[in-house]
Amino acid sequence: MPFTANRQFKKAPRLFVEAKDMHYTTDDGRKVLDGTAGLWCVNAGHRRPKIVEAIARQAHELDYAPAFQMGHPKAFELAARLTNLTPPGLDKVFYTNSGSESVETALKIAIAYHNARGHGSRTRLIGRERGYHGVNFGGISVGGIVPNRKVFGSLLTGVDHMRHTHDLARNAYSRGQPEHGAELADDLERIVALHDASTIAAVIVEPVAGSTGVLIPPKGYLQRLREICDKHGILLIFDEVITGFGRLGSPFAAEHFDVTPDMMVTAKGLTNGIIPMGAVFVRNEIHDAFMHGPEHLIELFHGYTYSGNPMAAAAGLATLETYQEEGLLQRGAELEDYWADAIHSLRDCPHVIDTRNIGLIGAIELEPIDGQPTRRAFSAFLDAFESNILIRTTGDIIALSPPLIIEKAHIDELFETLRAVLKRLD
Ligand code: PXG
Repeated sequence: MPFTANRQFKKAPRLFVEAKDMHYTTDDGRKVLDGTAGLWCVNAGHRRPKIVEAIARQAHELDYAPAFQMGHPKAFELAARLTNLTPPGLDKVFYTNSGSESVETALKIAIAYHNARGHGSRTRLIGRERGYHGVNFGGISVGGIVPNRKVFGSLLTGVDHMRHTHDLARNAYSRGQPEHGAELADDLERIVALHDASTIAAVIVEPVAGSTGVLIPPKGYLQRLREICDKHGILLIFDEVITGFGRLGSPFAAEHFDVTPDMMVTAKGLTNGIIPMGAVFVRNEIHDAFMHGPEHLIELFHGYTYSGNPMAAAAGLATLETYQEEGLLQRGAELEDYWADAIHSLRDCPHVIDTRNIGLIGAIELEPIDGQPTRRAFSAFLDAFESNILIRTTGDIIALSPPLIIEKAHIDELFETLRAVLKRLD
C-alpha cells in the first residue's frame, strides 16, 4: 500500500465502503466525518450527483479518444473553463493524470522553454527544503522530504534547494500568514550567486506547503520570490496541487496571495478526486516559444496516453459546475474565521506546540515523543478514526483540510472530537 504502515494496516485494516457529502461509511457501518477531503482532493464533498451523472453519461458516449494527434471537444471546453479561473496570461493547459505527472511536465517545459529560446544553459531546477512535489524522480529531486529521497539513489543532477520557511521560534500560533520570514526568499539570491542565473531554469514551490505539515508562507515571502525570479529571468512555478480549486478561499493560491507564477501545477480538486487528472497552466509566451518550425512537426515531445481523456474531462467539467453553482471556490474565505477560531481553540491541549491556519487548512503540531518521532501523531490518527473523524498526520503534525461544503456544525464536531483525542494522548 502507498505511504502506509503496511504491517500495521494488515493486522487491523481500516476500510471505507461508501461515501456521501461530508462522510465516509466504514465496512463495520460507522459514519466517519471527512476532515481531509480524502487526500486534499474531494473539495466538493463525496458522490456529488452532477459529477457522478457526467461520468456515467460520458462512459456511454465516448469512452476514450487517442490523446496524440487526435482530440475531443470536452478537453478543449474544460481548458477554456479552467483558464477563466486562472490568473490573466496563464491561458494554456497541458493535461496529465496526477500531481506527480504535472510536476514532471512543468519541470520539463521549463527547461525546454529556455532551450527553445536559445538559452540552453538554463537547466538547473531549484526547490525548497520540506517541499513536496510528488514521487517521480524530478519531483523528489526538487522536493525536500528526506525519507522520500534518501533511498532512491542520486536523483536528478543540477538541483538546489532554498531553505524552508517553518520557524516556530518566531511564528508559533500565527493566525493566517506568519509575520516573520520574508527575507528567507533571499536564499534564492545565494543560489544565484553560487551558480549564476544563466544556469537556472526554474524555481518550484508550494505556495502553502501541505504534505510536510502546513507551512504557511510568511507575509511578503512569495512577492519577494517573484521579484528575484523576474530580476534573473528564472521561471517561477507554483505547485498548486493542494492549494488549487478553492482550498484558500479563491480559485488558486496565486490569486489569494496576488502573485502570478509563470506556471501552475494542479491535480486533485480538478476532478474532485474522482477520476485521476492533473493540469499544468503555462503563460502564453511559454507556449508560444514552442510554436515555430514546420507545422507537421511535433512541438513538445511529451504527453501521456490518458492526457485529457474523455472521462476525466467530463468529471472536470461537472466538478467546475458544482464549484460554481455552490460558490465553493469562495467558501473557504467565508468560513475562515470560524475555522481559525476552532483550530486555535486547541492551543491549550496537551502536547500542542503550535496551531496554524489559512483558508480551509489547519495544522496542530505536537511535541514528538522522545526518541520516537511520528508515534504520537499516528496514535492520534488511530484514535480519531475510532472516534469517527478522519484526519491526516505527517511527522508529528495533524493536518486538516475538509471538503469545502463543510458546515459550522461539522467544524464543531471535528474539533470537539479532536480535543478529546488530544486529551487521551500519551
Ligand atoms: N504536489 C503537491 C503539492 C502535492 O501535495 C503532489 C504534487 C503529487 O500528487 P499525486 O497526485 O501524484 O499524488 C502532491 C500530492 C498528504 C498527501 O496528506 C498529500 C499529497 C498526496 C497524498 C497525501 O499530505 N499530495
